[in-house]
Amino acid sequence: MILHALFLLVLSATALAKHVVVDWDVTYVYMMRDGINYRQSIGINGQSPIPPVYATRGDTLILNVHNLLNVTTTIHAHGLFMRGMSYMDGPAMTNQCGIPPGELFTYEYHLEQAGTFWIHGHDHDHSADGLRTALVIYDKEPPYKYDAEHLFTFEDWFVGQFTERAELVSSPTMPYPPPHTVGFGLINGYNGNTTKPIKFEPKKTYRIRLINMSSTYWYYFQIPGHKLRVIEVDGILSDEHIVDGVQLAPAMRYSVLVTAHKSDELNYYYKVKMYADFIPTSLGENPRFYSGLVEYKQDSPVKELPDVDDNKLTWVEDIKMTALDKQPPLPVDRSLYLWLGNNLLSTGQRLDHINNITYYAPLVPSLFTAMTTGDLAKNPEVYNNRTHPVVLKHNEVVELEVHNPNRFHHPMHLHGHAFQVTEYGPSLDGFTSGNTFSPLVQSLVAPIQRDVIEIPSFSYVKIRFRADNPGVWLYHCHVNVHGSPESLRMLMTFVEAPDVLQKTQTLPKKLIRHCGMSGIKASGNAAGNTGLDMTGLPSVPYIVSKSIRKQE
Ligand SMILES: [Cu+2]
Repeated sequence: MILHALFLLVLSATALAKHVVVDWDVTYVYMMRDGINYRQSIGINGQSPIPPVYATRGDTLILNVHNLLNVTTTIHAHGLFMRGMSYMDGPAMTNQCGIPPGELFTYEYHLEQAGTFWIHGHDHDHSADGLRTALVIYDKEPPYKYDAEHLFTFEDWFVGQFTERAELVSSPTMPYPPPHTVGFGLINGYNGNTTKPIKFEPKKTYRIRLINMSSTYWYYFQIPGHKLRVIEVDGILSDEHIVDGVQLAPAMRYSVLVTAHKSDELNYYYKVKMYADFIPTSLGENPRFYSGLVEYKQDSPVKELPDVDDNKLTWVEDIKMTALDKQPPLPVDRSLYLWLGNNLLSTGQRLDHINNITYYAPLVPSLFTAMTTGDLAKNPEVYNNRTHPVVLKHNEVVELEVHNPNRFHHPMHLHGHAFQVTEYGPSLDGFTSGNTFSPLVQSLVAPIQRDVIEIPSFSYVKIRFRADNPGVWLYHCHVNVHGSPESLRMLMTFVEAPDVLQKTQTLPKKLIRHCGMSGIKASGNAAGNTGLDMTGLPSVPYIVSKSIRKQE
């Protein structure tokens, strides 16, 4: 009888899980996204912005990507762990070869997580030119109760294509920091000044999902006159954390609960600020301000509230948050010390680095190297130093202590994992009076987990994760001009349990064929050879002068 009931339960759970099929013809679209400049964007099925994708935990999301661009492209589902399917993660020359023009590739995502994610291009920085949208995965039984949802996506939009900006910042003639062009803000896909009102009904509770899909800008969101209760950070549920406003570095997501007032006699505004600290502050351009109506009743007047200085408001502090699952800090097996910086290289360029290694792509995707080099896959040299490889043992707990002894903040993203945020502190290298840095704060009880963390300037952050997801995973800055292989190259590669990977995963034939079509070898070391023979791999620039750092 019990068995029978169990069988029925399993049957009904399977019956509920469905295949969500999304067809994307990735195309160039010419349009005026910001309401000001007519330019080429990358969209799907002739549309830009790309509509959000909705699914439920347990579903399989089938994303058919037909590349109709004239260069290769790939797709990354940001925040999904891709357990057992590292080859579905997307980054070009790490997890796959780019999908050649005219070709189709089907991404298959088994949705084991619920929360707020996004989908974006991970080749040629197509994300920054519009190939990005929200991915909302509902939970069948969400632990938090609410009456309805609102979704906000934030994007930045520039007059020129991303490649123009990347060339500008990495040009040998550029001083450091390089000049930047300013962007415009897009909210839910359109000019931030033309955003539609969101509706509130008295006493109801709303879950508001916030996603910063920008290539460059930070976003700040608040609804003056309402407290925001943060319950989700990057797809991980937290205990309620009450704030006035939420700040999102590029690639971050939050969900907040907001309970509407008892009366509908007044309407309110939500307020949005976009800002980037490495772009000079200028009136009306950086920061930019946007607002929209929180409409209780159409004819109600808007409650005018005085502007409050940001410093007087409370904002999200992830180190003070606790994870809803109450998982204590993982016991560390291995600590890695990383520092971020910018060096002058022999090409005359000033490029970013992690531990003095500036990332250059290999000739074979690193995952393919890990899958095809047998025992050598455990030797980091097989991936070549240019990819900044670190090989992790299966199930070891890794702590990253990431120092940012620089003027600018970097939002660092780890693929394949959510990591515990356990400590912030001052990184005094390069510190001069007048600069601000993080005080020492630790999370010792149930640290929040997330997949992007902002390393504040002149500060360090400690994060922990268990290497329980065999695969190859990038770790990079999510400001596109910093953290892409086509710009300042602040990336590194974690090769996780290659021995287990080889036994448990198989590369799809189509991906191997796509490499061949682009003249890329799908096996062997970083140069496409056997053993550690790197013949044929072009040399990378050498360091002419290192960024100032007292410990060196
Ligand atoms: Cu950065």
